[in-house]
Amino acid sequence: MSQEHHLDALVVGTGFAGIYALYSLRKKGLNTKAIDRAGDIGGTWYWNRYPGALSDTWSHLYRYSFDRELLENYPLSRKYLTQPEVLEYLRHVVEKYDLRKHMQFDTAMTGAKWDDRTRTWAVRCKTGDVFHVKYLVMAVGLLHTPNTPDIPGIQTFQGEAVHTASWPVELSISNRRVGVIGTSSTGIQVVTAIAPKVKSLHVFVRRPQYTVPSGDQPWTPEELSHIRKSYPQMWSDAFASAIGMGFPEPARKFLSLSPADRSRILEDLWQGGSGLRFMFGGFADLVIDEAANEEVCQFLRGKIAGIVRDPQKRAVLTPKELYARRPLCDGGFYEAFNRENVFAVDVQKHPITEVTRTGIRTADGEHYELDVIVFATGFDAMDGSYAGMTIEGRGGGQNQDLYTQWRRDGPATYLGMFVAGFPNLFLLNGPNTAFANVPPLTETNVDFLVDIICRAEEIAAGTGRPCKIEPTPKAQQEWTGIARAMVESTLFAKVPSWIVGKNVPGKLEYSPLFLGGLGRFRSILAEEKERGYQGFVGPLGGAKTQAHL
Ligand code: NA7
Repeated sequence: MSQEHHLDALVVGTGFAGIYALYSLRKKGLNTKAIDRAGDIGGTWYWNRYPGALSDTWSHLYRYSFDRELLENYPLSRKYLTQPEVLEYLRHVVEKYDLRKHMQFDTAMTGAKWDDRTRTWAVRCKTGDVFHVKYLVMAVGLLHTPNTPDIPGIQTFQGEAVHTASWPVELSISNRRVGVIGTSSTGIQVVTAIAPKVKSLHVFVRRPQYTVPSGDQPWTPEELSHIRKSYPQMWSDAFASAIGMGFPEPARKFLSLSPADRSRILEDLWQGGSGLRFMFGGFADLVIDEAANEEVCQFLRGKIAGIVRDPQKRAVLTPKELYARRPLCDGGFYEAFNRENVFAVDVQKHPITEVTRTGIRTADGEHYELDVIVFATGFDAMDGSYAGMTIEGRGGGQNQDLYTQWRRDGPATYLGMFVAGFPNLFLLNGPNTAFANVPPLTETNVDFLVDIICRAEEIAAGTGRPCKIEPTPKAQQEWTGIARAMVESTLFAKVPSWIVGKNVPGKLEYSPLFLGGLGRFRSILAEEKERGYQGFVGPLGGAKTQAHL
């Protein structure tokens, strides 16, 4: 039943970020509730239920760090967590802290409007519910809105067409003719998982990527005991590191070593597993030095040549581009193409021209008969997560709608969390946040947010008026400029992908991530707090104009 609700804070989303935000704000005594458009908690891990879905971050650091008891006692079995395991973990956290009673599901936010007189947000939902809150916390995820290419004829397909981010649990692929479009993080997981089960599998490959072995295996009892004992140190190392994934990030430069040493280290990295470790755990400059990167590409192309036996499939799967996208790892992707029922279709050479009633046609006239088409085609990332919501800040009107502004000018934020003109609106892991392991990044965001809200509450108690938390336009412009410029100094800028804002046709091409590292990001946040929130207007920070007092 729809209602008017009056709360201190509303959290939108109940994934990793939403759960921790709800927990943290309630702990500070703020009357807070969380809503989710889904039927249950989990966010990314609720929606992405496709076969083979796995977190490719090591399992012992793909969790919250704030609860030592949870770290030590929640079971860990393998190096990586499957989607059901991540969901189970999040459910456990929610039960442990009795948070479910503060959550409302099947409740999609459609818009929010700031009232500058009462200094509150009115948040509207599809259910008819309206939440009147001082603080609006968006925890909608980095990868939320599916990107489905607009291929002619898609509506006419008489089989089943699914995007991996909304996989129907009842969908059976056993012994059916399946086509998968996309061979990035998601595509390689689906392909590897379903290859032995389907009748035939056509994989439509546009720009193939490099993937290395995941090295997934059970933790040994010795490893587990070491992990449990070393957690405090491991977390402090992860929080101080660039990407927070739990492996050392050496400062050595690739070309400073002898060719023999370079090959030996690359081989060790390949054997040890993990795409993130392969890219960031061996050398400091693989995504900066083009000559180093090209040598690594040759190493990886050699590995592909050693695994994929069929020359046609090998040619389609071998990348020509630099190794400069979100790194991938797999549990037997290239090996899957040695099966007789798995085919590689080169849609760079012959693009998909249409989906027919019974399959997919490519530009060379070939028609592939299919029962199921799987779109593993990724997401309208970061700012794309805000599509379908009208968020109106100070001043109101069309010009003030956040998503419209972002689509016109590119997503601008301060510290990936705050937006000028939108007081008391907080984005967790929003555009221009740091590129890093999501749970520690999330804790970093939420902890900063809780501190600034507590400060605002103190000010409000003193003045008798709710306090606005809003960045200065200058601080926002500078931060956004830093994030956008940073990518240009890396090879990521040379290879289109979602992490540099180049994967959705027609979208403005702005890097939506700060590539300066988690440790640096945390230092910047700590400094902001120490300086007394100088990047903010009003009593919180520097510019004390009458309008903000
Ligand atoms: P990604 O990494 O954005 O990859 C999308 C894939 O879909 C990629 O292989 C694309 O090929 C392919 N794609 C997209 N549109 C088309 C069309 N029209 N035709 C053919 N192929 C297409 O999404 P993922 O879901 O795999 O991963 C997203 C993140 O989730 C990942 O980085 C992890 O953080 C978890 P392209 O390479 O553009 O030629």
